Amino acid sequence: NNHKSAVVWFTGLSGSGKSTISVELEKQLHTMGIRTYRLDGDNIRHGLNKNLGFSPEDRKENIRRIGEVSKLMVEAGLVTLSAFISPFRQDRDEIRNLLDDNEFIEVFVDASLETCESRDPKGLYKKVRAGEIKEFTGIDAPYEAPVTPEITVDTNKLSIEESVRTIISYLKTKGYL
Ligand code: GGZ
Repeated sequence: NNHKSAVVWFTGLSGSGKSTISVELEKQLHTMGIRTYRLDGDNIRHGLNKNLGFSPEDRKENIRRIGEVSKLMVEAGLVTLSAFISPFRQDRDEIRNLLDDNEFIEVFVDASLETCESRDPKGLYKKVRAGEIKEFTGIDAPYEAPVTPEITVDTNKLSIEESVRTIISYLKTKGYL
């Protein structure tokens, strides 16, 4: 189908809903005949970036490499969905600068720490509170929220479906779809 390729870049805390929303968004795009590729921790941190941990330096390098891969995917003509905490504003801005104008669509998946911790889908917050994980984003490692993201979805309030609808209508309004 006819579309303009771009990266939809999801940023937010662990448990904010980045992966879930990107999976549902991808399903919707497929029903519209749009070719996509989804990047997340499961296919990146176990492969390309398996030598990286969660120190500030490693997170920076994680995001830098993902930015480069995202650029390749966009060059291949795909709508690329990248879902990583990406806690540092500067690292995200560098990817924006790496890409051509309008190829970087930053989606702030906004959920309070309380919301994320109450969801705790992988039991990680529980481990953090038990002292088993250090340097956890939002607890004892920083998260820098975007200042002017293209899209914010407040998942404290919105359902997954509502968040996906918000993103699809942005993509339609701006002529990506
Ligand atoms: C944050 C961590 C940590 C620490 C393991 N801090 O909810 P999840 O499990 O599936 O998503 C989190 C994922 C974060 O990886 P990213 O590549 O997105 O992070 S970054 O962009 O900051 O490089 C979480 C899990 O890995 N995880 N330890 N200390 N999240």
